Amino acid sequence: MPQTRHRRRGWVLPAAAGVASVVFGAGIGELAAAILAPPSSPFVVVGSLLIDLAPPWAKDAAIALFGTADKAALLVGIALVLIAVAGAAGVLEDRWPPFGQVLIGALGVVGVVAALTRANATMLAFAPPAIAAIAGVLALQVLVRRLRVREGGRVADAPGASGRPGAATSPRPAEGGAATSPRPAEGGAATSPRPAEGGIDRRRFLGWAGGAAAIGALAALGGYAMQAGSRAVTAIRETITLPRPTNTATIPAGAQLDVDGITPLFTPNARFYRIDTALAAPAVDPSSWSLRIHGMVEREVTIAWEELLALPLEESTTTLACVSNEVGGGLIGNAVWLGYPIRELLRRARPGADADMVLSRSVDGFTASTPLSVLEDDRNAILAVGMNGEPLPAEHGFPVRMVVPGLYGYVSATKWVVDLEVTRFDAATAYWTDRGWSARGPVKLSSRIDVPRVGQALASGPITVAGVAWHQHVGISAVDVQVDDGPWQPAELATAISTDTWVQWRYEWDAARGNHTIRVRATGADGEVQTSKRQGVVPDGATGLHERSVSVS
Ligand SMILES: Nc1nc2c(c(=O)[nH]1)N[C@H]1C(S)=C(S)[C@@H](COP(=O)(O)O)O[C@H]1N2
Ligand SMILES: [Mo]
Repeated sequence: MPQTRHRRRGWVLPAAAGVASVVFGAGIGELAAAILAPPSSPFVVVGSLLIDLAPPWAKDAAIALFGTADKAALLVGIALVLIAVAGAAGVLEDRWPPFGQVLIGALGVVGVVAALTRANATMLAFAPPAIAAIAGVLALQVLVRRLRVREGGRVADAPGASGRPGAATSPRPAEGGAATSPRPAEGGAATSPRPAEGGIDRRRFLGWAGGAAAIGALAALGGYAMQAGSRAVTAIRETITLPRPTNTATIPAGAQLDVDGITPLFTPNARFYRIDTALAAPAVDPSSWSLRIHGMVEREVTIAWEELLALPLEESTTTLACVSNEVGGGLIGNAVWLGYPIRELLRRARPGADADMVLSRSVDGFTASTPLSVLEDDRNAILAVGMNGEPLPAEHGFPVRMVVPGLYGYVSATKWVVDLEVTRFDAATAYWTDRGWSARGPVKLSSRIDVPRVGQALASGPITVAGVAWHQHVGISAVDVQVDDGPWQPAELATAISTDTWVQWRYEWDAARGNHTIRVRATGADGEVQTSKRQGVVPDGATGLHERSVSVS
């Protein structure tokens, strides 16, 4: 009877299977975090969730007990709890499958919730803990099955193995090699206090479990090592004090409308969309950073970090948008940038008369093609070092990136920039141009509805409709709103910071009961009216009007 066999197998080996599986999964999860979403290390996110949830007395007690080592103590505590739960999962899986897998899955759910509730959560934040749980469940399946492999390579008829056609009866060919090798005195069984152990090949099982745990440990170490560079650069970044700007970006009164739920005028760095081809943000040490301007120039110019910081730096406010932003999408943000005009550096290099493009290159090989004329005119096209009063965050290009008002990011906003080659559009192509996108990417006139939000409960009567509109370096002269098929009605415009930034708008709607569609349309300062013609994001940005369906009761 299976029951008897279980009792004889005891709980030590199943618990070891659980612990090895969880070590394996956790290690893979840490590696996945290092690659995919560095702020989402499963350990760290669960730790910070616990810190958030802990009542004040627990925090005080922890600090009293462990002092400044309180965070290390927390991580050790999490590890101990994890080991205990892992052992339990192994025993559960051995006796009542698949409850061990369910338990590990539940750990994964805790990890995912913790990751997604962090303030710095990225879009991939859910992935590392999810991957950890999947790896842990798979390892547990394999290891618990090993517990049923008797000496001689046969699977015992235990609950987990029965019901799997073939598994219970077929000899395991994979064990062939080992089976023919001499078995030194059946070591595992001989040292076991209960040589019978249900006939498990104990030594072989421990090999598998130890192997899984070792792979997990190596993966975790690998992830840790991968982040060594970024940890060092993060530490350097924290010591930097940016110089004062020669000007201060001025925000006119009336730029921010007082509407609940409207996009804030400035996007906090942690909320700023991030788009790039880098799996992990490149770690660039500013002391080794330099930018080279070359190509069709009279004189090559190279500038190092200290030299750049010594130049008169200016603050400017620019709304950055991604060409992949769908109508109504969120791949757009506004920040105060601190930097030095690229125009001035180009003046030193003296581009040749035939040149019409600057190919900027990032340390990781990404390139963007920016019209030379845009970098030479009087707009705030800058080599930026600061974003909203801080050094650039690593994901936004630390230490130096480009910001160019009026162009989509893919043709202008090179992060971790190290090289500007003055060239021609017919002589060189950039990263996304080689992948089917347009070589030039001026931002298209567009507008978005932020409130009412999707699914918001609305009562008939006055309802505020509000959002943002933008046409960088052209400006917005009007925004109109249409409800259902009614007439276009002018919205109130907030005061624009400059033509380079988005502008908020608001429309007071006297809503009747029923289902309605609200539509928004912007007009540029040059008289262009936003087109209703729908176009996808490829090859040079989406067009069409943003609309929102609401139901009013
Ligand atoms: N090095 C590098 N810079 C890059 C990119 C990239 O993939 N690599 N993507 C560009 C694109 S497509 C956009 S929209 C902006 C986004 O900048 P953000 O991530 O700071 O919002 O960066 C641009 N700069
Ligand atoms: Mo982009």
